[in-house]
Amino acid sequence: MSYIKEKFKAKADELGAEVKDLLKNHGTKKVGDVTVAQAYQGMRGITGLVTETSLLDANEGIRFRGYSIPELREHLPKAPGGAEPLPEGLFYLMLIGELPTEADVQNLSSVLGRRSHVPNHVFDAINALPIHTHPMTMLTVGVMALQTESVFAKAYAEGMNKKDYWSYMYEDTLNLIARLPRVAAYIYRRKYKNDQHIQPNGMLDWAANFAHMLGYEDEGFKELMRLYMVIHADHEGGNVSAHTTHLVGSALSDAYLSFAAGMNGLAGPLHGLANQEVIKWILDMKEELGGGVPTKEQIDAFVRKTLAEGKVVPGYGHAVLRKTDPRFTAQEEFAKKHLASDELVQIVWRVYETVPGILGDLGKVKNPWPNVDAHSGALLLHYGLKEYEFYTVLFGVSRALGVLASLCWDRALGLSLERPKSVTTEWMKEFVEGK
Ligand code: AMX
Repeated sequence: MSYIKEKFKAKADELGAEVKDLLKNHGTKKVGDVTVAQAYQGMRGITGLVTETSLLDANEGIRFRGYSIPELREHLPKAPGGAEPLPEGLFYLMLIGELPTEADVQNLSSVLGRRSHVPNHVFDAINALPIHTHPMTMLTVGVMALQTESVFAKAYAEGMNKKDYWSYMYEDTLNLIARLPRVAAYIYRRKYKNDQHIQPNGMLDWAANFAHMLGYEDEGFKELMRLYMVIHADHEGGNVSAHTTHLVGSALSDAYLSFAAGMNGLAGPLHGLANQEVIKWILDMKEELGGGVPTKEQIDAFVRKTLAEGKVVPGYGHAVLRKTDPRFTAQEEFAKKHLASDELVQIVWRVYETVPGILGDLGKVKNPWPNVDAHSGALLLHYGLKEYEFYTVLFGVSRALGVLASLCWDRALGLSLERPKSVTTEWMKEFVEGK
């Protein structure tokens, strides 16, 4: 057993004992109440899930095992000569609960490199789809085709003991994270670069190798990918992609089945697809208003037109956050350092000066501030990645780190099949009438 796997097992045994105690001594203690509105309106604010990897504060934003995004950027190991954190380090942190050393991260990078082989039938499955297929559909098809490689599913079919679930889930997790960049890059090169594929470079870290396979050798883009893969990785457990992965995993579906399900949720425009919607919206605005950076008045008018057409302003608002998303701020800082004069970036910043006031005045939007998706497209476009339909795939590759680390914890802690109670409106009516 590798030392990281042994360490995970030791941590899981320790926490498992604490959870057992918690359940034995406090299992009947109430965490909260549920209102009629919450049942209809997306269960906002109901504490009904346990996710170890990260925790979201409405004002402060996400913390991964207690570390905020600025703290991660400071403390996680970097690539030689680089300034951004390596995503392998964040995965280690989410899995083990401790900051990794440089050696831990190097070890994980090479383990992922060694496990990255993707069998040909996965590429064949992707090739069977028409070229106009959305890249997120290609991604889930690719992940589903990879499911043939699940060691968890194989061991289950052979009658594995429930004590070993965590171990096979751990193996599936590392294998899937190792293979995802290859699958994603294959989709990109097939759809947009005439099927001219680029072989992996085993000397590079996980994110830099992904950039390389996509066809981007600029060191700035590699740094952006490292940051991007870190900030999109996890956002506690209730968001659609994390919750779906967890829910499907609770049926003892393997990592491939569970992650593919989560990716179908990420592909929705109110969740991960918002990053492509933002850049589409900005490019539409540019086209309508002509060249240059639009004035605040012009942006104001365009936002009001968007709202009048019954659409949301993409990249703004959040179900839980109530302040500017620190993932937006991290990207803003990256842009200030590396590409402050970029026109699209300046538009993103001017939109930021304009939109919160308008959404705030509507009175109904609970969070008028930008989320992670408001900034990412402008950065990617700067380095030449203009095919915005691909942006959610990048989000998905990153999201694998968090939701799969969580899936390992789910199986290690023996979490149950998820099955909340549902009722009909008839039942609700009778309930409120006190019948
Ligand atoms: N533009 C216009 N209206 C918005 C809005 C926005 N950006 N954000 C919220 N609203 C509206 C809602 O549509 C809702 O209107 P309704 O009562 O007429 O249906 C009202 O404000 C109240 O919504 P809320 O409680 O503030 O938000 P929510 O928790 O229901 O939804 C979210 C959250 C993210 C879906 C919503 O803010 C939104 O649609 N934003 C734009 C899409 C987006 O950026 N999504 C990405 C989120 C981050 C991510 O997952 N990647």
